[in-house]
Amino acid sequence: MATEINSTTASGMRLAIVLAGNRNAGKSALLNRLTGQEVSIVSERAGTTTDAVAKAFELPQAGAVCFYDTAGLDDDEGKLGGQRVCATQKVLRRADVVLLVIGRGGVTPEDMRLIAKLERRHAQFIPVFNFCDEYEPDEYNRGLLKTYGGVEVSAKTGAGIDLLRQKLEEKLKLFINDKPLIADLIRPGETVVLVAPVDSEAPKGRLITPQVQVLREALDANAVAVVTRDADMQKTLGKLAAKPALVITDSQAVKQVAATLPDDVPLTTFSILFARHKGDFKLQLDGANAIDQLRDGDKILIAEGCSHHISCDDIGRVKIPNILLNHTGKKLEFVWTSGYDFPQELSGYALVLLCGGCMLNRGEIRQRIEMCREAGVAVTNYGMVIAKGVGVLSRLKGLKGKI
Ligand SMILES: Nc1nc2c(ncn2[C@@H]2O[C@H](COP(=O)(O)OP(=O)(O)OP(=O)(O)O)[C@@H](O)[C@H]2O)c(=O)[nH]1
Ligand code: SF4
Ligand SMILES: [Mg+2]
Repeated sequence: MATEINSTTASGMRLAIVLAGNRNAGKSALLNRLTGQEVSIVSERAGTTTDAVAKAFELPQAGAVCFYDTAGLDDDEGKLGGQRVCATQKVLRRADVVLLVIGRGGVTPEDMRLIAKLERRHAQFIPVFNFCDEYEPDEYNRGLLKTYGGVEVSAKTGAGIDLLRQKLEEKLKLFINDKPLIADLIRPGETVVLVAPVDSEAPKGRLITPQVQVLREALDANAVAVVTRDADMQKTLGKLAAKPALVITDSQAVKQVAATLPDDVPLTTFSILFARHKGDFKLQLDGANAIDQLRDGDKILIAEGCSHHISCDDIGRVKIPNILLNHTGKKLEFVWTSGYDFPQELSGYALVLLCGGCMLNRGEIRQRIEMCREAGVAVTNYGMVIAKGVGVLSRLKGLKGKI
């Protein structure tokens, strides 16, 4: 089934709502009801949705979101069924909010397992007791409905859908503006300087996604944003009437920028801003410092958010390993994953390194970090490792105070 993303908001910036549950629970019917469109095929045959279906959508309060319809969690039809369940689990990882759709018979063992996992990872979810036009929950299910703040709906008649929309918007509101990129680091009227290397690795004719997103947020915060090449930074600073409130550089240029920027001008990197915005900053900072404890033979996972970015490819495949090898002087083993692939089993790794994650949504990054926390594995990101490797980690804004 085709995946549809039809709006200009980057998928990495959309809040993700994943509809999951057993086959025939009414996930696809509910998606169609919530969006008012025939997005997903609905049928009485169990196992109709085989691949995840994505639908970009605008909600009145939460704004740009993406709904994902998934294959049933109870798909036991041979090897393919198992693969479909794995694919659903993968999509679930990126959820900011999960709508756990419960069918006619009430909550199933698969539903309970998912609830336990979501609770363990501090994920947001709403149990949606579908088929309220046909089915009356028994005492046990009524108890669960109450405990987990569920909603009774009918995807068929539309009963309860307004209440579900309201609850969903409330959950999504938890994520809006809770962790800005820079809005809390600058005041209206202040100037921020963005340092963007323009070299052979920079994409022709455009700024990269993190730069665009930071620019947009600076403008939304009524700040003045100035973009300069690294080679022109001094000249640019000299032309400003006052010192900038913040300089944000590409990680690749952080060493040179830190060396020339006056100490009283706050400095950070795009990567660090994204680490703050999308995940647990403190944990990632501890992860960066855990590099000092690496030993010979340690295995390091480098998780790249996409596979097509030439400059990031070079960072993840060449620069980061070199920084770690030089910094530690140890014999380290590196393993790479790309896109939404991420191992379920992390216990064999001494360290997990996440890229800036500009193409991944917050839910995905948060879940990856939670998985590392659960497995007791140190986790950090490219920008922090680069800053640590070149000895400027403690110089960067965002490390002290407003975290
Ligand atoms: N009466 C009633 N029927 C419903 C309701 N929701 C869905 N159905 C019917 O239940 C059947 C399954 O609905 P789907 O939306 O295809 O279920 P699904 O969870 O997407 O199923 P899979 O794609 O197979 O995993 C269809 O025949 C729907 O018309 C509801 O609230 N009430
Ligand atoms: S590898 Fe990561 S940081 Fe680089 S472009 Fe892809 S998602 Fe963004
Ligand atoms: Mg379906």
